[in-house]
Amino acid sequence: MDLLSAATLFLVICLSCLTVLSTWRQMHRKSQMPPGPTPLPFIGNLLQVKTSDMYQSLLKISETFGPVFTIHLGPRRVVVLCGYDAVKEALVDQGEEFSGRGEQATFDWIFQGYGVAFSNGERAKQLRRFSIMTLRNFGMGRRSIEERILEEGHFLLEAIRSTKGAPFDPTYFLSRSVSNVISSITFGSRFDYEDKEFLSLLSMMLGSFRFTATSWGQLYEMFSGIMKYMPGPQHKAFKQLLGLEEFITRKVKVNLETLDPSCPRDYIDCFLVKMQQEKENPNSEFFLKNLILTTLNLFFAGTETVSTTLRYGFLLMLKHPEIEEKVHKEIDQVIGRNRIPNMEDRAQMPYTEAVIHEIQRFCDMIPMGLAHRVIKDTQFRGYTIPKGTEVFPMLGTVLRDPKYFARPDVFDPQHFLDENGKFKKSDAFMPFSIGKRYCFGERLARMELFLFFTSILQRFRFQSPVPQEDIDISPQLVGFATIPRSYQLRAIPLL
Ligand code: D3G
Repeated sequence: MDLLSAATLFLVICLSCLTVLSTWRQMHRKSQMPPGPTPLPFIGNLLQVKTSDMYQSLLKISETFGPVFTIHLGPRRVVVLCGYDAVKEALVDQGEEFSGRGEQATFDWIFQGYGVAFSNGERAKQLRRFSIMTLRNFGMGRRSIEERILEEGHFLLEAIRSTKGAPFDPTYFLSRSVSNVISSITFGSRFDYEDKEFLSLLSMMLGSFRFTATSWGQLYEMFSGIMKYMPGPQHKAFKQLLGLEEFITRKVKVNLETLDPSCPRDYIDCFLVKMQQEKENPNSEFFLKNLILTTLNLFFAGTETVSTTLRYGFLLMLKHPEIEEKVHKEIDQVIGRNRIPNMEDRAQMPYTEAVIHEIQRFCDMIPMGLAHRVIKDTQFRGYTIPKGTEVFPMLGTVLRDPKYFARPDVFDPQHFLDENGKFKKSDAFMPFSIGKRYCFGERLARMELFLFFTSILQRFRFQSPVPQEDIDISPQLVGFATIPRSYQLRAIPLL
């Protein structure tokens, strides 16, 4: 045997050994992961799920494999957590290990790991800290957040009054008002309700949010790697996200040209000042791309989630006029008709508080949560989850955990009331998620829900143009988001 042949033989033997070793190690690691259906190469467990109802598909699989299991969504290996106990143990008790962010393929197309919501590590930490502090400062500044909401509520009531009791689709009525609250924080001003650019921004948010709930949107979650290069409705969502980014880029330019560092007007100004302060720091996360994409996070999340929740809530009131009636009664007793509601009223309004909680529980805005990721090899319930593995905290299974809610699938404010009619908290109420990555807009969102909801019901009662029994409160789409069916309502002024 000549030297070349010997060397080749040696190399082949070495490579074979390495392959066997690495396969064995991979299998061994896999055996320590939570159990789950056997995946096929590349498509993973595609044959075991329905992209039109990923949430239910995963729930079904948990019936076989238990509340903690492993699934392969195409090439993505994901650990799925179902029910209060599993989600709380992971996101709270082992919060640090589970604090990484997983993918949201549609949004990642534009965010690419930048911005506060879809980033990881030091970037997420710095941007989150800064955003929380800045939002808080705006709350305490010259104009409190409560004042901003109430001012916008006034415009909303006027807009509803102008419908003169005729049926209308409430989608844009609600999204314009909700969006104006976050706009006044991020951009320093509200939009006029007839502003064409504003309406186009709202339609871009509605459209891309809706896409993530569609069957195609969920298929894209599995195969974004190739689907981003193939034709299909994902490109419409990309175009909408791009339109939003371009708008914010223009806003940032204007702010930069007119900046007075001693007098920041909005979130963008605060970020620009921070960029200046940190310009010597090579590790700073305060640069233009993070500014634009964090502002897009706040603007988008601050618009779409609250306005969809209110829209779903009003549909639930049409379906349950007896519940709406009790809210009217409580408003009359506690606030009356002669002054506008404020946040101090909430403590005196257990029934309304229970109704709003039940709306959030029932409408289950983000049923599979935002994907997390373990940031190191993690021991969890006797399994080993390798560093970098994605984790789905199934918030919908917590909001409907039968151990915490007597009739999980029924809309019933009693879920949040005790036998004396006092408000009753529930640990399993986590529409904003929990742990290190919980939604830091929670306080703002809950203020908006309370103030918009009570302001409207103080002035109007709702009437459905279709018979009550024909109102379908089941969602139209369930994917990343839950989207209610479209409907019309009449708003009748109260005397
Ligand atoms: C969507 C797009 C950009 N940034 C955030 C979101 C989003 C939707 C729902 C949530 O974030 C959860 N707060």
